[in-house]
Amino acid sequence: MSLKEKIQSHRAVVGVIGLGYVGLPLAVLAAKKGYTVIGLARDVKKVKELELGNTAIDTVSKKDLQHVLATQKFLPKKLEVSVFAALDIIVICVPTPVTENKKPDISAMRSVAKLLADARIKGKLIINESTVAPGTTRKLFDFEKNFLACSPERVDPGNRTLTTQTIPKVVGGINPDSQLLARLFYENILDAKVISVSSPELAEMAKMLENTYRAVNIALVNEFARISEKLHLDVTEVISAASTKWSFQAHYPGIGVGGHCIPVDPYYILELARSHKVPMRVTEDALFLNDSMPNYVLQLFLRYYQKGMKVLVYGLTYKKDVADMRESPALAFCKLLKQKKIAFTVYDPMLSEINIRRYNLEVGKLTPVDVLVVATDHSSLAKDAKKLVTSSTIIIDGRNAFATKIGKMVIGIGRILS
Ligand code: SAJ
Repeated sequence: MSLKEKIQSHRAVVGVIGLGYVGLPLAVLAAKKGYTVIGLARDVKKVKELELGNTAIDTVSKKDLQHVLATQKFLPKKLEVSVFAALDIIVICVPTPVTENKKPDISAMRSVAKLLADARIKGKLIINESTVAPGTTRKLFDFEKNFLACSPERVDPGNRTLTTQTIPKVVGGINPDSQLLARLFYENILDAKVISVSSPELAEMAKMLENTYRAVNIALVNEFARISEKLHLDVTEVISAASTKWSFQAHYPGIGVGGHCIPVDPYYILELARSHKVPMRVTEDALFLNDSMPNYVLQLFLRYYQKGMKVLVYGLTYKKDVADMRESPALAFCKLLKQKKIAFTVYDPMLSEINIRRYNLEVGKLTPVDVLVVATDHSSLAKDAKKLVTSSTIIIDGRNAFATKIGKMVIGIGRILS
């Protein structure tokens, strides 16, 4: 049976390398659609937890996971060379972070490429979903006598409506056969549109643009928030007025830009541009400005803080209703407070107390405070604020979460409610 027939009949055996926010939902989805999926991870503990039906990935339901395990459609295994022979399709979903000094780190990709090279695979379809600079997929994974495509992940952690199954998928193969096979695979597991593009490089570049677009537009509103403050204009009212224009896509100012995508991915195209001596000042300045937002909020805080005040930082994770800490601006803000030797506690309903302590932070309680800093606008904020805020509490609202004044006054990003 040809690979095409195996894919069409759902007899193809799929290997998903990397079982995090991207890989696990994809693996469980493909298994639910009838493929036999080998979930591959380096971390044996994670493999064992998955075998028991346990995961912290909130976009995978325990029920789905247990079902695909019980039907043996999803088999978690340790990532090693010997597993590849039995696979027909290999989907790569490993992290591609940046280093401390914002350099792309594709070490996880490189080690997968080495394993695949050592396995001397033939006739397989390799699909890279990890976010990389244009040219990386072909450079690392173009093994002779195999098929290869790039289809960048578009997971939005915590989003229960836009899911792996429903988000349109861009697919770029190195040749027509690779394109056809990769497209066929996604058409058999997704409800969403599958968009063919002319090459893996095109797909990689589209991903760079879509996430850099978001970083730059967030930086733009952060910049407008700063000047709005000086002009005593409420930037949230400015944004809602501008949103009445058909071509304006609203973004919102805040304490910073976190997550594994938006503050990270643009550095991949920046690095490539530098190697080609092509300046990308708009992107560079936008990333710098977003990175400066925790300090901007600190300066707002210092204007109102007095020694001895009881301070609580609400929220530590990188965005609303998500437990993920990667590149969290809230954590960056807490580190700045600690550098100033200001006493404070932290409360985040998405994190256990142990998890908060892991960052050498003191766990806060929902009792009245003198200064409340909103660093992450979790849905439970309004309810919890009732226990934190008194008539004399000053709120530093790092996410413009409060639409109306509470406490003594609300100092937002580009807005003051007093
Ligand atoms: N943020 C702002 N202002 C905004 C939007 C976001 O400050 O207007 C901050 C958030 O608080 C967070 C960071 O930026 O700290 C990133 O927020 P995000 O909503 O972009 O969330 P992510 O990182 O989960 O981004 C994902 C991305 N998905 C992928 O890269 C596959 C991104 O492409 C999506 O555009 C984004 O979800 C989305 O649209 O929600």
